[in-house]
Amino acid sequence: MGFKEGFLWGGATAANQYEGGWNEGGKGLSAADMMSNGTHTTPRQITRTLEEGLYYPNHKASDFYHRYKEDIALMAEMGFKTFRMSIAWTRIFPKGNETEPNEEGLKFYDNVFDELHKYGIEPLVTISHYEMPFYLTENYDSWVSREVIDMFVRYCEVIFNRYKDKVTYWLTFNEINCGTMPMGNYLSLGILNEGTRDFTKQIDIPQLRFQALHHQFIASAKAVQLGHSINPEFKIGCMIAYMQNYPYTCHPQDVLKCQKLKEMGNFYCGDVQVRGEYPYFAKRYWEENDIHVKMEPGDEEILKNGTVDFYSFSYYMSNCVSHDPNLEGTAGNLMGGVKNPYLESSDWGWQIDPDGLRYTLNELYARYQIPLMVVENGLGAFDKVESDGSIHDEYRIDYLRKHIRCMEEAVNDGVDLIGYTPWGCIDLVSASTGEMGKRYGFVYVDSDDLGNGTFDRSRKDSFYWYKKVIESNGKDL
Ligand code: BGP
Repeated sequence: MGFKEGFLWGGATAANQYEGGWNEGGKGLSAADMMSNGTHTTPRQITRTLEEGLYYPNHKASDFYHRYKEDIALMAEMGFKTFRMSIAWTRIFPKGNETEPNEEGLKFYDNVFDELHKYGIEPLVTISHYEMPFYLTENYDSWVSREVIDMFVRYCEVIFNRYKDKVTYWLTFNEINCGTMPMGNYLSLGILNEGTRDFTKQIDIPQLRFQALHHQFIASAKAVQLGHSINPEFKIGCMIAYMQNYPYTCHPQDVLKCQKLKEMGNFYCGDVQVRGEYPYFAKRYWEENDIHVKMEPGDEEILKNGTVDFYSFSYYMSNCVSHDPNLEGTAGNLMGGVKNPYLESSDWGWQIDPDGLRYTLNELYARYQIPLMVVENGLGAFDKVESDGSIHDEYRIDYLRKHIRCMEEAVNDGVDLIGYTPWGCIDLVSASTGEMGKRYGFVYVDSDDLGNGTFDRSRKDSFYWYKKVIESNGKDL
């Protein structure tokens, strides 16, 4: 029992939060490059032009662009079997709509993949991770326009052909289900709504979001089909932000509300991508929210023929759901939710729930019966560098240890789990707040929230711990 032979242990990152080099090597501007920093408690801002005096954390990020060799050597030292990263669309197609790619961008990822293979590390590549060419955001309203599908498919065609012998594992869209929520506008959909730069006050138009999401589904399904035709060995997955929710009480209205929330939040996208069709509950939701998803003839068939090979997801926390509006927001994080009295929270109000991961893995496997991968998990925390340079992050080890134990329980329950890539294995910029101080890594990056620092890397205590975990295939925790 326990993790099977060949289990894919590793770590996860995303180009926009990690790579830096935002205007180097012919790279175009992405929507993520237009997000200025936030703080521990205030969200980030999206600007239409780069403004003097504002700091844009994704521009420098962790400087992987210049330090990939050093970083990959550190991953190899920990014994990584896989490394989840994303390709920046804007390095390959700077505006997103060109027909010919940028060779310098392609070469950069060739170098990265070659470096990984030097150490026997399998790349796991997210094709689109919160990164939209800004030109498409401005001129096409991003995924709202159906034309963007062909541009994305062209991008996939180029990278699939170029890397067909270097990459086997692909994910189409990171946390695609964010599009079912207002925060999807600026994060996963790349839509810049008119009105205000503060995304908490953006005008949300569900019609646009759900139409954009439909286009992403079609783009994802076409990419899956295309990928398999280019290399039948490709394994292409979906990626869902899995928010586990529990009814706050056994009041039937809490239970029902929780069920409905999970349907739209967690299952809507996964069902389309795994089963190849919209779930039965979509229709009523559309009707009640005045959403009219425009589909073209042939779309149903495209969805049916482009189902994914495996299901991947991020898991950080769980929340409670109550029909009592007075309890909403008591969880104390930027995403809302009700406080669970049995759980502790991170400094950012994310409720820590390892058992919830076992529950989630069982729930997902029962529903889909395809291999699962946990491609994000971890504790965002402040780290303290001691005078001798050491970093004692026992809290992070504790979080990961408990989650790995629960994953193993799920494997013993019979779930087909194939890999685990904790988030931000080397410190990087936070997606929700833009802070550098919200750290997830086994490796510390010397940079503060405003990009001041040497960007030097150092090993935290968790680095040595994770190395043991991988060496023992999850036994030595
Ligand atoms: C997920 C995203 C990642 C990552 C992570 C942690 O939602 O896919 O990009 O950032 O969350 O979130 P944060 O950076 O806000 O702590």
